[in-house]
Amino acid sequence: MKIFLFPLRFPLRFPLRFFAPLALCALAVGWAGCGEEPAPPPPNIVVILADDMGYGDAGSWNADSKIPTPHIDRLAAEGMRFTDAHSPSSVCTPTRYGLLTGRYAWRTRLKHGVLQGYDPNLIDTTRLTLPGILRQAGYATAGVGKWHLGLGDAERTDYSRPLRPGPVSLGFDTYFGIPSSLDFEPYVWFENDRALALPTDSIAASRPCCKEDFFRGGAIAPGFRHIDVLPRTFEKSVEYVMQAGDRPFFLYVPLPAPHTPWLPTEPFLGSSGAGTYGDFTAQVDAGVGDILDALDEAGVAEHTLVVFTSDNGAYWEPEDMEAFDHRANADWRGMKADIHEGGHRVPFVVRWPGKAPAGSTSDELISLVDLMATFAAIAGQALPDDAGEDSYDLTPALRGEFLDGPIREATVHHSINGVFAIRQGPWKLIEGLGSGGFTHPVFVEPGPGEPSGQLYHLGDDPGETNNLYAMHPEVVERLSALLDRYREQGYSRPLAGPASPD
Ligand SMILES: [Ca+2]
Repeated sequence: MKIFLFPLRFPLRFPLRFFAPLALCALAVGWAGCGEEPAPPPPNIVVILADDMGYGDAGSWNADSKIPTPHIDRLAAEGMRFTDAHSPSSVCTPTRYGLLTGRYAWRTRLKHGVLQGYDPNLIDTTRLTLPGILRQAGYATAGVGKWHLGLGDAERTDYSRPLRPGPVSLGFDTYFGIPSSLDFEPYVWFENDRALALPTDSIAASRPCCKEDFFRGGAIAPGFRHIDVLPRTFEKSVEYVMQAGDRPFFLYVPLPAPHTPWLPTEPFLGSSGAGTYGDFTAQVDAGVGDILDALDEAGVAEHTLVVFTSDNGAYWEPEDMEAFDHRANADWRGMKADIHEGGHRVPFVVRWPGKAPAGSTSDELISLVDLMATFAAIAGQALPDDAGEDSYDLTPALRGEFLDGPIREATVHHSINGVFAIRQGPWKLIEGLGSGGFTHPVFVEPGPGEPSGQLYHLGDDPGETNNLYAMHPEVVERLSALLDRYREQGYSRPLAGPASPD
């Protein structure tokens, strides 16, 4: 068959991405077989990550919630809601690491706790990240909000110097946000690799009495106001959506809320029945609505996958429940920072028009580390063995396909104090006694002859009240061995392995 050759100048008038597949097709099968429509471009992807929002805050997961969340509920009505989704850690930094790399953060130098505002970058710059793999697929990549993964490579970040390595060294084309939580100094905005203003002023710590407006004293940039951070994060996100061009885009929006300090702006004061926490969470919901409106207005909603989730459970104590009759972590045991479900079981919803069935619910056991493999698959990118080592592709669940078994072999949880748990099917094994987090007692030494860990059957006992460790030594042994293997081998998903010799 004769192969048609273009004059040299012809392809220059056409984008290479359209020409190249046609040319390859012509070479392979001849021109006659090349009439098919090219595959549609992959969808835009927006990930909104709330900070310390609990499983029981949005009405879709808790009909008794005292907080109005019409926009998150709209996402649930138009998408797929998950009931067994988990943050890989029960605190901020390690969850963000896991989301952006598809790898558990306890494999890094960070074995417990979180980074602070002057800590260096945590993500190895040679590592392929979620924005990195999407950029390889032709996406524009942007982040807006709370970074909290360290900046620079000095022992103490110097905000007068370029903030590298940082988000723009790790796959983001652009980034606008704050370095860490809204309760850690320095209080500054940065854009890409520069502080917008240096933290040359100082601010006293908040009132010692009150959890609700807690922040640490320290350096602050002139004009920086804590209360502006949440609204500005949404404004910049909306701005990005409205100016996005023809390329598919990935927009990562890690919010600073409803983490302390709880600082709802005036229109939201009194808008919930759960105090300033509830009002701040209502403001989070309204901002989600602003982003959804922007997608509608820009005419891209039908071609955009939206995820809304949270980085860990709510910091909501028994006295808060008592005061407001609101269960921010629903009926799950414990709270933020704990190894129990209240620490890491999070709201998670995906709206993927035409793919994820609208108004559906999935009880698939998933982790936020799975976004890497999932979005790589959606963008048509193969995940190399040295990236996303703990990440599973969730697209079969998102498409509502029949599954004859769980997608993940097992899932690892981690508390602020570095306590591990592993979950497989209904079984959850916790290494050690106590919460490992904020709930007392944190650590418990086993008495003579007592079990050294906790084993719960979440199917029969979702509240983790009945420790079956001593009753089921065979389950303890199996899950312990699996957790040890995951720790030792450096990955927990199936790898492709070396290419076959042929
Ligand atoms: Ca958090």
